[in-house]
Amino acid sequence: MALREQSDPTGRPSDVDVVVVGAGFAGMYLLHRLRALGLSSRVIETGDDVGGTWYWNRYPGARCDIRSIDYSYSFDRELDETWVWSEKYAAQPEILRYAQHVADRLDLRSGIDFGTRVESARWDDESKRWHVRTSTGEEIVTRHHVMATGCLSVPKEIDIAGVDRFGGEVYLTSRWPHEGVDFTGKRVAVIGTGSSGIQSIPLIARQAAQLTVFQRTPNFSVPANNGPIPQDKLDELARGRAEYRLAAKRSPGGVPLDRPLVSARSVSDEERTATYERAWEVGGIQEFLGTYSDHMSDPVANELLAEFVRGKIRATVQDPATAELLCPTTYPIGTKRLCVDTGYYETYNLPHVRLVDLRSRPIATITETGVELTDETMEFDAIVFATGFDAMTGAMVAVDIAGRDGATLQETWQHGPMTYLGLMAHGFPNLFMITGPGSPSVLSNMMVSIEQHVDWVVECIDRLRADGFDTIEPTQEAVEGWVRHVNDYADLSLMPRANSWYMGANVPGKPRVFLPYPGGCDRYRATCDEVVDKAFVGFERSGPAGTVRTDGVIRRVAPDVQLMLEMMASFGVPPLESMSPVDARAFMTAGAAFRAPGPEVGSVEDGTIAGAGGDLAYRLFRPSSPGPHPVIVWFHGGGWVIGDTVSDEPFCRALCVGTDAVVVSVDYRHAPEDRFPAAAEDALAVVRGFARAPELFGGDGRIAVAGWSAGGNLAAVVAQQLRGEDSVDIVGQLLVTPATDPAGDWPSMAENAEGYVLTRSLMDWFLGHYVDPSDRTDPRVAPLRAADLGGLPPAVVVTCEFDPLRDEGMAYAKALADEGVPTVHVWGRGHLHTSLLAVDVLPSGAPVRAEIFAAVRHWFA
Ligand code: FAD
Ligand code: N01
Repeated sequence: MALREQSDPTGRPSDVDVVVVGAGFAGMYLLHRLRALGLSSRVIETGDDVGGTWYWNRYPGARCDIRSIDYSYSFDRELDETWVWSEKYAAQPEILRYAQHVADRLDLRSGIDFGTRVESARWDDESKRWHVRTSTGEEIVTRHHVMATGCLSVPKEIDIAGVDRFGGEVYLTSRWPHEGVDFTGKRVAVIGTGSSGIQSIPLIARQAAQLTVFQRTPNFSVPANNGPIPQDKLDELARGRAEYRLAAKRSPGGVPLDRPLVSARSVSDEERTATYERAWEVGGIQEFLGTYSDHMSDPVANELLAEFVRGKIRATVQDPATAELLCPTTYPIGTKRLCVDTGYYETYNLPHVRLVDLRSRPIATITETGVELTDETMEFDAIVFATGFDAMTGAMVAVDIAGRDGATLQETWQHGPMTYLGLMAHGFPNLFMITGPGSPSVLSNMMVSIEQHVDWVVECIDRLRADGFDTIEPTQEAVEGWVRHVNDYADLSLMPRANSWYMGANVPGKPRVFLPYPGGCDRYRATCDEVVDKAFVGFERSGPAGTVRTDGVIRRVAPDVQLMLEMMASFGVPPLESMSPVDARAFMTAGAAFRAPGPEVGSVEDGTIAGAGGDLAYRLFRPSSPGPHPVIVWFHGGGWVIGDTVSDEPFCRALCVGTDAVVVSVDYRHAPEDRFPAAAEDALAVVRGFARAPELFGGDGRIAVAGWSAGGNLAAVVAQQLRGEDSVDIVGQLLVTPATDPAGDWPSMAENAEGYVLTRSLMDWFLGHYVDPSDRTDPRVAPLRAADLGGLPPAVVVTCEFDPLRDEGMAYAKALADEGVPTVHVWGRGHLHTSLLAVDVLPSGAPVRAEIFAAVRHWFA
């Protein structure tokens, strides 16, 4: 399609480098940055002025819930230093004035078409341009199209019967009349008790003759304790504004607060309550939820905080029945956005304010004169709907956006939004989103997130031009990887447990998907920067300079595993191979004292059993169910050099509980004191020993072998050695990240030998102690090299994505299956050689372990 030189009636060009939709804080900053780079642009805004959220949400009591000094632009130093907020949490008129002041200062309005809606955008693959149609009928042609349409800008459709029947005054908090509303002397209904309802109810109550609040789900709210900006904050800013802003950018939530490290369950009740009381006095969402590290991940810790707030509600609201109705009980605190209020709970002590619980008394219909419940009819002069937004995706899919091949965003996202970094979508070249789904956005101080996204997008466009490209688009693989990563993060938290707008659950029919990225602004920013540094990994860029596609998926390690790696790195743990074997064993034993113990089992017994060279210790874990049980003989990991009967205890306990089998963790002689084949001979001897008299150990005669790493190697070796031995019938072999071919040159050895705990130098240290190079192809060291794998017992082979031993484990699983051995391969996506053993520490391992245990139970079924 040929490009046209056009201009609209206002004289603005109709062929530009960038179209921006929306003139809230995001669109405003975009315009400023695009101008500075000399890029031509059109900014289209439905409203009649700048400010977005703060232009539309003019209901009484509307104010920010992030402190104003944090909820401000940081890009303009002089603006930052000269604008003075009057309150800790500024009210809507002041925030709107701030937006207008910025617009004046930077002459932004001259670049914005107000009162105009973008209705559609179509990508033309030939001209590599978007064709954007507006409500004025104009078509604008643009190279890049940026949706700065806001996460909370499209009101949710009101899904209440009879809503159009009401003859009185009707108000929507998010579309409040500019001239304000006087409720004096009126009978008013407010439907909805989210942040908008909770902020407006106390002020509407001041005017109304009667106020009836219709509540479907109560929300948790903390007091704003609003007032002048606290002096300590002003001092902090005065000490170094640049440092303060930088700290916000590097923080998890976009305000200069560190991640909490202390667990709510680790402190005394008195200490915890005192901490909660202090946070209650200070107010603030992040300050309150962030008092302890585990509020958003541990249901027990979360309940401690929730109950504290319920206590405050009960202490404030005089009528006990009303207080109970206001206490949320059906979801963890923080999984719906925590509200920040001024006098909300106190409002219910006023004689003319009434709370109606819609759970027990739903609205049958709205009538011409009021609201009809199933058991009561009420008359009102005005109804206020504080019913929320079609959040995060609503404004995006409200525009008819068709990308390459005509596929629409609406169709592409029908099962949930699919983005790369919340910035772009596959199939939609040069379409950018600001604070899109899959970015921290609404979980953060939005100002910080907006600035970061705008900077990334503008710099990306600039870089494209400089590098001779004119299009950029993420690969499908990168998008799927990112969506998986966001879900992995969400699944580690309690967030998915609530029917929240974060989950899309407030809009009937909307897919239930966790929408924002929960990993924090700091990690997210680092990820975006890393994508650029790694030659735009996950993107394809093309233009006169050719086509460059950098395949790959960013952030494949499971988020909790990654945190563990970072924590280990911060401890500066010396490498095991730098120690003597004796010291390394002592070091591991000392470390075991700090780990989670694993689940309760029926009983634990210690004993000894004859090995090939003398007695060996074992520890036996018995299920709580009545026996006898099958017996699983477990060989610990540790490279044949370190480890003992208790070194894998949490996993053994979990295996015992998960399979309802006796698990016996047995020792074997270690190298370098006893080199190969001592360990293999011991393993064989003890399995024969257990098989000879299973009843002594509570066994029912069925015996399986199992082990992790070097122990997995021994289990595989024993299974081979006992094949055909009539007196010992092994019913299964569980090989968790086993060594099966230490002499092999497997790709995973190169890929994963650094940075994932089991390193090349550690493996060399283990092998060097255990076995001579000339023996490393012996099937008792390398079971994969055995001449015949047929007739072996059923196998469960577990391999992990970031394990150097991954490929030899997978090869063993395949070789067994090829030989007709019933084999289940369990895949630890995002996991390391060691991480599945971290029971009760790394939640992402739990579903993998559940799969392992289910496969093992199958042997005993
Ligand atoms: P918006 O401000 O929503 O602006 C988007 C603009 O795009 C709107 O003006 C809209 O009219 C326009 N638009 C949308 N579609 C089209 C179209 N098709 N054509 C033309 N124009 C279009 N966040 C915080 O971090 N802290 C807070 O304290 C906080 N308080 C909030 C209080 C309320 C009442 C609400 C609703 C949200 C709050 N938020 C808060 C979130 C808030 O939305 C963001 O902080 C921020 O203002 C968003 O800016 P934005 O420019 O991305 O989007
Ligand atoms: O919307 P919401 P909001 N019948 O979705 C109820 C930001 N914000 O506008 O929970 C009866 O939270 C609904 O009930 P339920 C902030 O991020 C910030 O209040 O679905 N009731 C709920 O009670 C916030 O989270 C501030 O059962 C119905 C309410 O309406 C986000 O914007 C202020 C119903 C909607 O609550 C959205 O807040 C304002 C029905 N059919 C907004 N449908 C600050 O303080 C919905 N509800 C900074």
